[in-house]
Amino acid sequence: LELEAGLHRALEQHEFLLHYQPKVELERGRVIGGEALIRWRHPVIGMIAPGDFIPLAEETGLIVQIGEWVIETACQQIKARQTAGLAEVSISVNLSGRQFQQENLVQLVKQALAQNDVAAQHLELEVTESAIMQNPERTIAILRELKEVGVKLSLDDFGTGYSSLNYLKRFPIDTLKIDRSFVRDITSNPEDAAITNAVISLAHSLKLSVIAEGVETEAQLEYLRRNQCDQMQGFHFSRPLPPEDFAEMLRSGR
Ligand code: G
Ligand code: G
Ligand code: NA
Ligand code: MN
Repeated sequence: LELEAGLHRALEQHEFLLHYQPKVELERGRVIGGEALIRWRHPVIGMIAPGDFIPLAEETGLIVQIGEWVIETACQQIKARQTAGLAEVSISVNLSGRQFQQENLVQLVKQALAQNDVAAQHLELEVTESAIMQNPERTIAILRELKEVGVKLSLDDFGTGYSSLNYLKRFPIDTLKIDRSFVRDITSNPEDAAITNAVISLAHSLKLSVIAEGVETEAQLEYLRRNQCDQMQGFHFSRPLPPEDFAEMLRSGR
């Protein structure tokens, strides 16, 4: 109950912030985007990771308001970087299944883009298979509308949900994100390597791009590069960064 009251206060008192984890294209090693990841700067406890409050926010429905704040803030910060003349990258935002139950998700995405004068292609939305499968018909219909707005869509944590390939072909997505549980032992576990290669082939056959998350070592990076993975994200390249540090990374071009 205390945590729930805390979440309400956090929204009112502006205690949330976004960090950005760079996404790197494997061919040349350039930063081509970033994933926005929410943090809660609690006045007493200090920094709280999303894993410790997003589940409660989903249960209580507060994720709808928090998610609105995330989308608006991500768009404001995209605009701020463009105004500062930094390399244009696409920024992804995570959506919970619960946010597809709200009435006006498409409208609020459109509004956040318009109010900040941000082109839709610079915003990407990450959705998990599990979130889609909470209500597949409704969610797929909304994803189609979002696609029409022009935002990019990616399927997060791919391989850990329970949707069938029959559903996959109906998701109007641009990118598959290989879950980090497959990437972790990619160089030592033949099954994980086989699954990862199969996902890369599947993505490319469906004309989707593919990104591996949780890349922590040079050996994993080399494996993914050899096997034609398009992009990577992970501690090997960078942890999620405060906006200023992410901007600095774009400025210095590394
Ligand atoms: O940054 P960290 O590894 O602690 O993130 C943990 C989880 O929280 C991840 O699954 C991530 O997708 C989720 N998460 C981070 N930011 C957001 C957000 O803004 N909205 C939602 N719904 N989930 C988020
Ligand atoms: O669930 P989601 O795919 O949104 O996960 C994003 C989370 O993954 C973030 O909380 C981020 O901190 C974490 N993460 C990012 N890179 C790595 C990594 O290389 N290793 C591990 N273990 N976690 C990572
Ligand atoms: Na994500
Ligand atoms: Mn993921």
